[in-house]
Amino acid sequence: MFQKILIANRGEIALRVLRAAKELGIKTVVVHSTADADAMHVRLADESVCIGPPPSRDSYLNIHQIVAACEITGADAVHPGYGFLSENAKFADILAAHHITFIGPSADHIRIMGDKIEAKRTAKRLGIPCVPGSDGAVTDEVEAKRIAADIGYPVIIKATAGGGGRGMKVARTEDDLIEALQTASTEAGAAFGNDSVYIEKYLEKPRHIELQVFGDGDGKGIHLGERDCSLQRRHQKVWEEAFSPALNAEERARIGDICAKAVADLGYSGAGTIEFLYEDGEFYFIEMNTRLQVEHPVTEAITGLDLVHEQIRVASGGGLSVTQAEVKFQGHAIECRINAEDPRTFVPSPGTITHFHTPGGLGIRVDSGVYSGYRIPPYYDSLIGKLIVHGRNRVECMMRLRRALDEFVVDGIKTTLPLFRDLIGNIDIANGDYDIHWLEKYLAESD
Ligand code: MV4
Repeated sequence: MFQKILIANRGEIALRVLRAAKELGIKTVVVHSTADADAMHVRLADESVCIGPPPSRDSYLNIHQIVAACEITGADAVHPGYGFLSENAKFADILAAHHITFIGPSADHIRIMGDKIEAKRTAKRLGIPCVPGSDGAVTDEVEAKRIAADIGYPVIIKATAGGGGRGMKVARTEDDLIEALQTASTEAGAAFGNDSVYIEKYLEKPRHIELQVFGDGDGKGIHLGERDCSLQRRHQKVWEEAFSPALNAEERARIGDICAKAVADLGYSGAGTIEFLYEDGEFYFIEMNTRLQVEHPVTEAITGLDLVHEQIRVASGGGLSVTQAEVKFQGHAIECRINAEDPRTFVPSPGTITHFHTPGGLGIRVDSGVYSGYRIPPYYDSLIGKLIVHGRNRVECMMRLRRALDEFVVDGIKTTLPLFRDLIGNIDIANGDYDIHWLEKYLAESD
């Protein structure tokens, strides 16, 4: 087991990892920027190292400073959290060269999944159902027209280096296709320094359903059920739940088996998320994330497993604590992301939190790094906390969520709490009847 873990992150996820390390009796080091000297993760860690000025590229993304912080403090492992360096293969390689364990999958697996064409090829080879489309990058216009005619319009052009919705263009007819191809490619070149694009059948009204998976790096793989993350705005998830209200037990078992087997065959190590679009009873692979995700607590709620414990176990060579047969699913969980943003326009609202009171009681979990009197710096993402609610079934979960939202107080700044108080009373949300476009339509209509 590790002696000392360095946490290369901030905010609620830094605390989340800190808690897991403490429970396992592992010493903790956090790094922080000058803007985060008063942050909770700095207060709670055994040691802290200031690694640079506020901008992320000079601090939380500064690989050399983080490696230096490991050497100074004698940390033998790094947990990257999510975002920042969590899916940076070069970072994983550099840590390995310094004999420091990256708590995450191998650099090779990170690299494969970071290239969306490589990821899709790999998924297909592993027997994961994919969206029909080009078999690799498309450059030639004639080839593009042939493929699009073959799979049928509408089609979507995606950047090979993309992800999270950047660099996508929809073409509804052959007339749109060439322009979409050129715009997508130019935008991808500018955004990612890689203008390679590929074509897929465009699904009109899918849900976003993702499978939490774990590998032990030695040929064992398990799945921990799905999360429905269809409620998004501009590719930012807002509300996540497990299980998905859309799946039946047979569909759940089928896709779970496929994913667990794929992770095993890949020799994958640690936590991963296999993302699908789901429409008319079919799953279509889109991407795989090779990190712990923001919404992991809903999976923890329904499985009772501590996913960070599992990550640390696997990274230290201790394997997974459970077999697939030992994973038992219980009840329903919903996560609401509390952002320091206007609840309608989502414009960031940094500033000082004058009063912070979190709800409690059975089935309630709040993961947050803020406190009364905390000043939110303007440099980072606006997630200030997550409310995770668990109940024996979806109805109980929703009743509890409504009550928890009533109790939650965040004064001094704007937050997304009022949006959730609206959503909880909506009939479509009550019925679990929503797709990936639902939230944006709802926001546009309630203007
Ligand atoms: C799609 C799609 C429809 N058809 N692919 C957006 C983020 C990126 N991870 C994949 N995305 C999409 N890919 C095909 N073939 C629609 C989206 C999409 C979306 C996906 C998940 C959640 C929200 C979304 C919002 C708009 C578009």
